[in-house]
Amino acid sequence: MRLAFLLAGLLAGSALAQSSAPSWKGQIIYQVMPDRFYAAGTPLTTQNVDKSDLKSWHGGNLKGLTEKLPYIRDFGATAVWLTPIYKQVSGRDQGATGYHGYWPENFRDVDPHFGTLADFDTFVKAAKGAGMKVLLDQVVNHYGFGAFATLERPKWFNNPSTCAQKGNNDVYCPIFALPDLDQDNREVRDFLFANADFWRARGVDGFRYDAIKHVPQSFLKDLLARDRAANTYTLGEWYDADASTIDSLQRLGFSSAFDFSMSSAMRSAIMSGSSLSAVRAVLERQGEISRPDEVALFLDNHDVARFANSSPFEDVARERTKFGWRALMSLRGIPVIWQGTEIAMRGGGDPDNRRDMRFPNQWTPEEKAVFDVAKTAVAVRKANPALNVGDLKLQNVPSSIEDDLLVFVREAQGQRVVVAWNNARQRKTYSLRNTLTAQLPVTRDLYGQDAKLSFKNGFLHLSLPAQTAAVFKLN
Ligand SMILES: [Ca+2]
Repeated sequence: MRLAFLLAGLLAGSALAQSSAPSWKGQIIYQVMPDRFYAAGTPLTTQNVDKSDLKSWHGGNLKGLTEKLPYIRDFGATAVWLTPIYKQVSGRDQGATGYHGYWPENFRDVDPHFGTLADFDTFVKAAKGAGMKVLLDQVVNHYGFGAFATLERPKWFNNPSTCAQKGNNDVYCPIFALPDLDQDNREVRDFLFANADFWRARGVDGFRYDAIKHVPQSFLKDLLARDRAANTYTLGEWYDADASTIDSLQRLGFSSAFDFSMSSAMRSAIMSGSSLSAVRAVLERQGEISRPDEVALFLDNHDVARFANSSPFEDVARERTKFGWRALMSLRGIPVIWQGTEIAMRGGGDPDNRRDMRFPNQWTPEEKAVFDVAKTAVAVRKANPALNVGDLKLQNVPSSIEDDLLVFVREAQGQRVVVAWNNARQRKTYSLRNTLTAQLPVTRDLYGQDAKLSFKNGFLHLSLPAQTAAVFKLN
């Protein structure tokens, strides 16, 4: 009896460990950096606030984010990712402050610049009320510079002068000289597990785990098993991840990881005007990923230069950002949108990529035009299951035109669409031998552009405007 009970317990335990990671297939995530988004109410502190300095605090807060939720929802996003909101160390390092949230002093409190825990609870409640999910950034690798914990509990940290002896500098040595937590220490593991529980209990639906390349996989495996058991979605940030890295992270237990390889390929092909074969090469590797529907797609984020910045000309950058939006919304995976990309905001590397968000009453007509294209692309994706949750099958194109043309078919819930990206600098017509369907009258682009597709006598005929992506329904 006792043995049977024990066995039943063990079986339940192993079923828990093997439970699959929650899926956010079909979601559209909008990323905000609260300090750079919107300020509302009376600030609790103005220490180190200086809007003229990109390395200082700018005063955006949780009240402001809550106030702007209708903007995010009306744009079409279904989830909000907040960069960390922890109480930050108060010092500066190389002139910078902890406005970005990645320099924690206290993992279980909100920095007064952002507001209070009650403000966070209000935000979560408002997001849920608007039918949106909340994805919170979690730091598990380090504390901020000079955090009190380094004095109070020195045994929790890897020693910078001996870390190399542990055999994996990426994991055991500090990044940017930040106090590096030793996750092989039981107390540290329990502390980090409890941090996740703390925020989960406040209603958070998912975690974006920062800098996971720099923490032991044995720790991550246990952390993720707990998240899965609690049905918490997990998104891993492994800088420069490609298909094989994403697959190994999903096997470790993550729901998803960011596809840096697709982001780089889209930047070079679309924004810099190089060959589309870079994008094709990334898509050809999707078969390596266990769960390709979960891959996090992005044009840019707070750690890389703005997508629009890869062209020196603002008008060109805006037009190519429109292409980027239509292209991103045609891909398989979960789109993640960095605040401001919907108006083609510019900015180089950190911190120039973190300029203050600007809202509709501050936009130029040209920015509004980018926004309209982005919003339409998001709406079209959401309205068409083939785009939102479908599989993706690349179609062959002759090598003579593969720099300029990418074609794939997506299908879900009985709907089938053809997606075509044209990277040529002028309007083009293409005729491809193809057996997708026998006959089809002329079909127009779902994004509303002057683009056409037809089938006749075993050929697919496409007429596409310059530098854009178009989507055509086959049924
Ligand atoms: Ca580390």
